[in-house]
Amino acid sequence: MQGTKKTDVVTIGESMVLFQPLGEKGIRYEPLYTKSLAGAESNVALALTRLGKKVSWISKLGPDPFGDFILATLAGEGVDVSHVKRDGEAPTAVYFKDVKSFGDPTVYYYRKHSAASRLEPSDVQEEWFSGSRHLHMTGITPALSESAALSVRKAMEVAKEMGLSISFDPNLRRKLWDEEEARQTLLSLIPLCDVFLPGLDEAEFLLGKRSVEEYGEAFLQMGAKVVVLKLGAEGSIGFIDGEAVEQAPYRVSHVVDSVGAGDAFAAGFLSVYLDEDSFVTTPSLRKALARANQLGALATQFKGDWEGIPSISELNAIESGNEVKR
Ligand code: KDG
Repeated sequence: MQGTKKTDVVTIGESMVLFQPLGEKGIRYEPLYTKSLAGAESNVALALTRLGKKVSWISKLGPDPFGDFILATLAGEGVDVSHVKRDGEAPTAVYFKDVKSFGDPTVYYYRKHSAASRLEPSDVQEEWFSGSRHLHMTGITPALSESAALSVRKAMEVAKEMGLSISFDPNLRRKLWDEEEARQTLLSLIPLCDVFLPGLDEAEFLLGKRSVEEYGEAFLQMGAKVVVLKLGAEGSIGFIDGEAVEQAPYRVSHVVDSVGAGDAFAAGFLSVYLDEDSFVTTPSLRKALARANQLGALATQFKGDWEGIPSISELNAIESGNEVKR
C-alpha cells in the first residue's frame, strides 16, 4: 500500500567508488578505468528509486572528492542523502572489479578503516526512521567493524520498535570477515527481520547442507515472516507461513556482469512487497518473486552494478510486451 509516509525505504551501508577496466584486458594490463559507485545498500536504493519508491540511503563518507562524487550521484538519481555524515578523518572506500571471461568478477577492496566502517551505535537516530515504512539492511555492514555491527543491530531494533518492516540480505562477503564470526552474527540478525533474502550458498553457509524446504522452514522458525531463497539459474522460492511458492527464472541469453544482481533482486522483491496491503497471499508472493527474478536477471546485462536498471515505465513496457519508448 502506498501511504502518506515521507520515505518508503531507509537503507544503511557503505558505498564505494568503483573503478573498472575500460577495455577487456583486465586490471593487470588495462591502463584506462571507468569510475562509478557501488555498494549493496546504495544499489538497492538506486534500483528502488528507479522503480518509483522514495528511498533514504544513510552512511558515512570521507571528506574527499570520492565522497562528493557518491553523494552527488545518489542525490542526482533521486535518492535522499540528507542523513549522510562526512567523517573528517577517514576516507571514502574504493574498490576495483575485474570482469573475467569465466565465472564471477573478482573484486579488490580498499575499505579498511573507511569512513563507513566508523559507523557508531550513537550515530543511529530515531529521526532516520520516522515517517518511513521499511528498513533494508545487508550482512556487509556488520562485516566492516565491531562498531558497524553494533550499529546495524541497533538500527534494526529501533526500526522494529518504531513499526517499520525490515528486510535483510546476508550478502556474505568472505573477504571481509572470519567465517565463524560471520555465521554467528548473520544468524543473530535473522530474528529481527521480516523478509530474509539469502542465496542458496548463503543458506548452506548458515545452516549446513539441507533441502530447500528445510532452509525455508528453519529461517521462518527463527522469526522471519517471509523467506526468499535465490536459486540462481533455477529462479527463486518464497516461503510464508508454511506455504512455498516456486518461481521460474527470467531467462537472459548471456551474462555480462553478475555483481549487483542480488541487490536488483532485493529491490524487485521489495517494490512489490511495499505495494501490497498484506503480504500473506500466494499471488502477491508470486508477483514479488517474478519481479525479483526479472530485475536480478536484467542487472546481469550491463557492466556496472546499477546503471542499466530499468525505470518503472520501462519495466511496465517490458511486462506488457511493448517497445520501450525513447
Ligand atoms: O552486491 C554488490 C556489492 O557486492 C558491491 O556493490 C560492492 O557492496 C559491495 C561489497 O561490499 O561487496
